[in-house]
Amino acid sequence: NTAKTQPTKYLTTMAQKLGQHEFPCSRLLSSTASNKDGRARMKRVSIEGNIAVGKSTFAKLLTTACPDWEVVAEPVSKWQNIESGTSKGTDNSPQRTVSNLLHMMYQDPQRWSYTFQTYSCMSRLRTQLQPPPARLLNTEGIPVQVYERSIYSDRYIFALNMFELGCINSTEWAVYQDWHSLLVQQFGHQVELEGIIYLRAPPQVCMERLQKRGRAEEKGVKLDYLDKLHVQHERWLVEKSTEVHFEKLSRIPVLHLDASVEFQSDSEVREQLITKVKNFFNAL
Ligand code: UDP
Ligand code: D5M
Ligand code: MG
Repeated sequence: NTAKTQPTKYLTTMAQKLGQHEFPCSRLLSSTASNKDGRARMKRVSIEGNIAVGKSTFAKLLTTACPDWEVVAEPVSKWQNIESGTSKGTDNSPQRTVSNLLHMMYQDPQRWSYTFQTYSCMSRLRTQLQPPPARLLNTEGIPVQVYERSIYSDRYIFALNMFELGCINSTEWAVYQDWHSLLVQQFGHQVELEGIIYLRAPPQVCMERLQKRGRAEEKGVKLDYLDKLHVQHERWLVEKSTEVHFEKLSRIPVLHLDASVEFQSDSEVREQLITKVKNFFNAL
């Protein structure tokens, strides 16, 4: 009955209960190579979670465990290196200037948050729209793409948080939401998610990992900011109280993984998490 009345809850619970048994990656078998519209069949999931919770680390572990899966990383280096040809050099030829939008956003959020959101969402979408590598399409089963974050966390975690903090004003927020909805309507089906993996850890753990990683732009990030992002994740993915504007997104199965335990260096914990992910995929 729960399956009929609350399909998302049912799938999520079922996937979590399946944690005991391991299916190999190749269990994602498909009988048809493409969808009705001719596009290659693909399962896409995103890994969501607070800054430095361990998404990139976990994504790498997944590809080691399942070489047939492709990880689409967050285009952070694009945000750190925006090329523009603004000034003239001594020989009158245009000089290329490189700006670091991630740094600018953390230095002056009031000025740069909206600009950052336009670029982070656009560059993420462009990266995720790239055709998958041929080896992925030649696999026996349904190919799997794992996105590090999504155009949904751009909006329902970061942009929303910036708006609530007053770093994006109400006009910018209205404009943002308008073009974001248009992008999702036009391109959303090409990057549509089947599920979300939520790596969950207390903000204090994320703070320790952030400091360990030592990314220069994030030096000034305070625990309070990670607290706020944590609350946004909980509202969106656990309490489901965030108002979302896309029907399928509100029904998407979410796998909650406890990332507060050290999984990078502990092989047992790592294996347990990977098994849960494989089982989640197979239940999708
Ligand atoms: N890390 C760790 N233990 C873990 C997972 C991650 O010490 O179990 C470290 C990792 O080596 C890195 C930092 O935490 O220095 C942040 O991880 P990552 O860049 O994967 O986080 P993301 O921002 O992508 O979520
Ligand atoms: O995320 C990479 C870095 O980029 C981290 O400092 C958070 C920031 N980030 C990512 N997406 C956004 C959006 N949409 N707005 C603001 N800041 C963002 P990491 O979690 O370290 O992989
Ligand atoms: Mg990362």
